Amino acid sequence: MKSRAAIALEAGKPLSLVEIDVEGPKAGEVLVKMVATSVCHTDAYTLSGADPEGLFPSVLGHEGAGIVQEVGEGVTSVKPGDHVIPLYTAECGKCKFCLSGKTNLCGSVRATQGKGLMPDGTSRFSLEGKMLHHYMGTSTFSEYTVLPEVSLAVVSKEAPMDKICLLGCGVTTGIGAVLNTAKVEPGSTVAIFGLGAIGLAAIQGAVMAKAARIIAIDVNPDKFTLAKQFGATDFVNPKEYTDPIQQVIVDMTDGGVDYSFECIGNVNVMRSALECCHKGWGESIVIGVAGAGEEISTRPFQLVTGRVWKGSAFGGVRGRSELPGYVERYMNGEINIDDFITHDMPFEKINEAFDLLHEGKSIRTVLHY
Ligand code: NAD
Ligand code: AHE
Ligand code: ZN
Repeated sequence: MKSRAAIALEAGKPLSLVEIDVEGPKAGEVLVKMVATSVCHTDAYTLSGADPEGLFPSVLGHEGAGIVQEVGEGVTSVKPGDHVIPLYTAECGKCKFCLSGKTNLCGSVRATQGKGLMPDGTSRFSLEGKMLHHYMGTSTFSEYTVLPEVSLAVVSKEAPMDKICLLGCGVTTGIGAVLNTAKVEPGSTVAIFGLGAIGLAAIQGAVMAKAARIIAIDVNPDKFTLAKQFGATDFVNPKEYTDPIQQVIVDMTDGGVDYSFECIGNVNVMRSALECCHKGWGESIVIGVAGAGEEISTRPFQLVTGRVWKGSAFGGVRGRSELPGYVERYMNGEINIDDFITHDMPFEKINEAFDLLHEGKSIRTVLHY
């Protein structure tokens, strides 16, 4: 079938709006018609060429919501008409990772997903006969996309898809990193570096966890308004200080924070986020994604003296079993998604959504198919 799509032909160039060919679902696969998608910084990162797994040409996009059109042989857990959120972190329930009970990472489709292919090693996308790669197992920048069954969360039909699409990454990642990965306790002091959708969602998670003090840090002071609205208590612009930012935070907090979250993808800030943690117990969670070849460093003494460095993917959330509950919590007012959506646009304006993100003018732009 034909499908409207925005494809990444080469690194560093805007997406090309074209009509691509999409093959029907094979065994264990599902054809989904996307209703809404948004742009996460990770899409921009991969398009920039910094992602070691980045492949071109490809159909990017991983934050979306849509409706199942057709299922392949053997698919039993979803059916045509189901409303779904694509998952870049699958949940098969059977692999070593899923059975461990220790992680939301799933091994079932990750190897082929990283090669831009479906689990059988082939692609369902092409343009004028030339193969296009899938991306993160989701490829939400095509109106029709094909995913493994294990990469779909079935959610309530009552929920507005142009809002809950943000649960496909940004909102879930930030909230989950606080509640699942860090397990922030009531009364904690928390520092959040980077106030895009991930950082704001981490603020939301910290409020849910009843943190007493939430320090919001960004080099773009325009981000402080929403951070305050979401519940941050202190605001720090590193550009206003000559001291290293970790020293500034340590001085503000009588020795450091209980938890910090890096929501930028900057390895120098990752170090600051670790080093602003309190001696003996402070934990720093890396959420931001850094470019190919970049590495983190600190004095091992920082760890010897009790600080803990952790990472979080999709907020530690198991998508198929837990995301329907996030949708319910949005529906009953426990989770705020609406305030992340600074812009709404028709899908065809997707390159404007990337520009707004790069310029620091948007949190999330929802694109409507
Ligand atoms: P974004 O671009 O909307 O937000 C990043 C924020 O960081 C911006 O407000 C920017 O002004 C700020 N910033 C940049 N440099 C800074 C610095 N030196 N000090 C302080 N603030 C600085 O991005 P986003 O969509 O919120 O994504 C944030 C990061 O999280 C990206 O690296 C993205 O790839 C990653 N991410 C990871 C996961 C995961 O599961 N681990 C999921 C989603 C996104
Ligand atoms: N491809 C990159 C890694 C990218 C990365 O870390 N992705 C995050 C999700 S970002 C969503 O916006 C993630 O969940 N990673 C776990 C996984 O299995 O990919 C690289 O460096 O190779
Ligand atoms: Zn994302």
